[in-house]
Amino acid sequence: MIIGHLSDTHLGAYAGEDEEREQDYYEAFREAIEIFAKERVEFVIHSGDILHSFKPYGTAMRALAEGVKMLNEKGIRFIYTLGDHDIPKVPSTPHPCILDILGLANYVGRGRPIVVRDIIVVGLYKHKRIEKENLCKKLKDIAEGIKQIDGKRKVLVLHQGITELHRSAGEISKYDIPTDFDYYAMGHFHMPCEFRHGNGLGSYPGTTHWVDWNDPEFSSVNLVDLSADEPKINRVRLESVRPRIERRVRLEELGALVQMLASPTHKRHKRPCLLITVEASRPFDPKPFEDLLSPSYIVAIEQVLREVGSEVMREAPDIDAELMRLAEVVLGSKERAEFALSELLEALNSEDWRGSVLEVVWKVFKDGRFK
Ligand SMILES: [Mn+2]
Repeated sequence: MIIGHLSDTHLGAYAGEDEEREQDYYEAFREAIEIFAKERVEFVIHSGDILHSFKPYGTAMRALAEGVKMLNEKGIRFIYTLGDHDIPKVPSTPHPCILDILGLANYVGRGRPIVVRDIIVVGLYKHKRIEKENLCKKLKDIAEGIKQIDGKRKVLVLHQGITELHRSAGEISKYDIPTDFDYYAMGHFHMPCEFRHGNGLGSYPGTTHWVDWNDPEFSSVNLVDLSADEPKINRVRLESVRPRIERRVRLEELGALVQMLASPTHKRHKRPCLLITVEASRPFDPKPFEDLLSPSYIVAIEQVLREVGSEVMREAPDIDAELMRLAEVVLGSKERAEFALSELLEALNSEDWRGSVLEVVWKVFKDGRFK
């Protein structure tokens, strides 16, 4: 009894920006689908961030439809929830839900369980941090609800970060998740990881193709064997993922590095992405270097100006981490910063915030936590 599990496919990433890289996400998704078809899994679970944008271009929807069609032809159901990237910012039908409306796949993000091949599958769509209370209530209701249904195995599908695994990127604690399940099919974290929960096992398979440079270089999908008492996860690596190379040099060394890299010693299945960060005392024209490298690489040269001392940012900073750092500076300790940004902020986000904040502050005072 093997099920397929994948997550964070981000179909449509780089659409309209880089045609070559856009294909990477479709190819990785297709490779995953082919693995599941070859292994004749009972069904496939996608834990959200199916699409990169909630306003996708047609090609992203086409790649999704073709994958789901290929599975249906093998008698394999595609069961999914929605991630933050899939959910429109205005009240509207999320694009992946069209598959459910057409009867081609099953959306389980509304908390209503379905039984497929004797396995109960239920899930929730991505809830924001401020919706945590609502999310926890729905999770409790789900746990209550499935007690009424007979099924050999139970699977919960969520697109949420767990704070025990990643402090700043999580919305809920492991302890908010009921322990009534055999397998927790998670999405959201791009770094693959597994965790024990109750008598079951949880897993984030990670992306099927890295989205930014912080994501792991390699990707895989899960084949989850639910036949024994304990689920067993077999991670299958995706071969189509584009290789990448990252280097940091001073401007004086750039010429030599480019010379060396321009004649690669072995051929790869795809042009690797190459990111060179160059420390320079004043801005320079990277064009000649890029021209030498671009036959063999998708190249980006970033400049860091040494004298100015300010780094040219290549992507958005980690807001949560920066907020925590600043809070620590202002409040003078890590404990206080954590108290302010998790407990106090959470209380402020609740409906009856005056009451909640008073309660939190009074408890801290009584416990003498900050003396
Ligand atoms: Mn994602």
